[in-house]
Amino acid sequence: MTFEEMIRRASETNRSRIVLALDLEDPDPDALLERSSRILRESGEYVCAVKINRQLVLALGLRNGVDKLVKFAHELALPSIMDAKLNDVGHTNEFMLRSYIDAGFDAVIASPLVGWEGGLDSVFGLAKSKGKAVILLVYMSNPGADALYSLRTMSAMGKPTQVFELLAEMAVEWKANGVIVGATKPEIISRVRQLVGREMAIFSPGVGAQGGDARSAVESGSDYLIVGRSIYTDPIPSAAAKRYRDMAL
Ligand code: BMP
Repeated sequence: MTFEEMIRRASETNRSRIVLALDLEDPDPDALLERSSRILRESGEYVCAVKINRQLVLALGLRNGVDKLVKFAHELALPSIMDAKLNDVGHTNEFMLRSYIDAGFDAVIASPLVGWEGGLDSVFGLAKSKGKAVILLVYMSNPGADALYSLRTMSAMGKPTQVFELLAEMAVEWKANGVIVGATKPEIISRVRQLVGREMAIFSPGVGAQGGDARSAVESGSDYLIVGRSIYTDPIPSAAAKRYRDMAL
């Protein structure tokens, strides 16, 4: 099953648009794996995917660490996204992606700022050959993101445009499987939706802890909301996951 089929199916079954960002920290790797697994087990029925970031990869490693969580997510019928933000030259990107695929991931996040040739060409090539998905950063959720992503520039055709609009067009041209636009920027979500069309999935992080509003992100065109701290720091993470699930129905 492709990533797109897996997330759509999990989203329908659990009636959820929530991607759980498991960014827990703990100096003890065993305790970290245990806590991460527990949150995933308890919240699994309220989410449609799990996203893993460097907090777990650096602390647990991929083999015999993060791969166990990916396997557990699959047992819960949830796809897993590696938030690698791939942004290097081709051979390094390709090495990283191969390692994540070997650990069982279904999708990877990459930055289009590195460009196609000798940048993301190898990422898309490897991902497609292995049936994996690539999700591109189009507009980040943090306040400082405006400086670059909103920059006014010219398209190759000499038309005035903004950097994020070019990135959204690249995502279409490169046949990305999804784009990331911060939930903190509902008006940007609407504009990206116009540019990428109905079929491309929009993932929006920044709900809750970063101030983004679940409802307005969905109303602006987001398909999936990425939520981390507002779920896993809650005294009852499953209740928080259910709350965000219900907010974004
Ligand atoms: P939180 O809900 O705790 O703010 O976490 C958001 C998650 O989404 C983090 O894993 C972060 O790396 C990721 N993210 C983000 O916050 N903004 C972006 O623009 C892109 C991201 O991947």
